[in-house]
Amino acid sequence: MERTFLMIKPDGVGRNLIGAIVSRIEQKGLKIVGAKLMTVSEELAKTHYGEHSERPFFGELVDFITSGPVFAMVLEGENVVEVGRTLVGKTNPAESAPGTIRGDYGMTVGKNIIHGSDSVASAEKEIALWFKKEELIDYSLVNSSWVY
Ligand code: ABT
Ligand code: MG
Repeated sequence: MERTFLMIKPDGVGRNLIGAIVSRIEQKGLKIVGAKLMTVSEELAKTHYGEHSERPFFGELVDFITSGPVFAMVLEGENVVEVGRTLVGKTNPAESAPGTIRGDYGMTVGKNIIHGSDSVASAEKEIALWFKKEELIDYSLVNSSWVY
């Protein structure tokens, strides 16, 4: 079964949106196999956003993501990387459709509420970066036969 990494950013946590966002994930039928509230070190932020290190917004991005706690999650499900990105919406919340997390809660690219892995390869890298193996839990959902 595929896995992906989602992270509610400091703006989402600061606006009390953890519960609303987690509800959407559960209602969709995705399984949460890891979750934690945590602060992000500068080193972790720079590694996570390494592909943007040469971009002009890199400094602001690192400052933002380290500015308050984030809520990190690993989700499991069929095609979950793509499904996760669909739930999250487009990078720019102004262009994200209503019904998506960014479309419903966000206004600016720089503070766009939540992160979702953009490919299976990124998901594998990000899960290994953010979670220890023992923090990921193997269990069955009661109603999983209705989901798949
Ligand atoms: P993430 O899920 O945060 O990776 O966003 P997404 O994959 O949708 O978009 P990318 B392109 O990876 O953007 C990473 C972060 O950089 C911010 N950004 C991006 C800017 O501030 N200005 C820009 O012009 C672009 C392209 C948005 C993303 N995060 N935040 N916060
Ligand atoms: Mg990205």
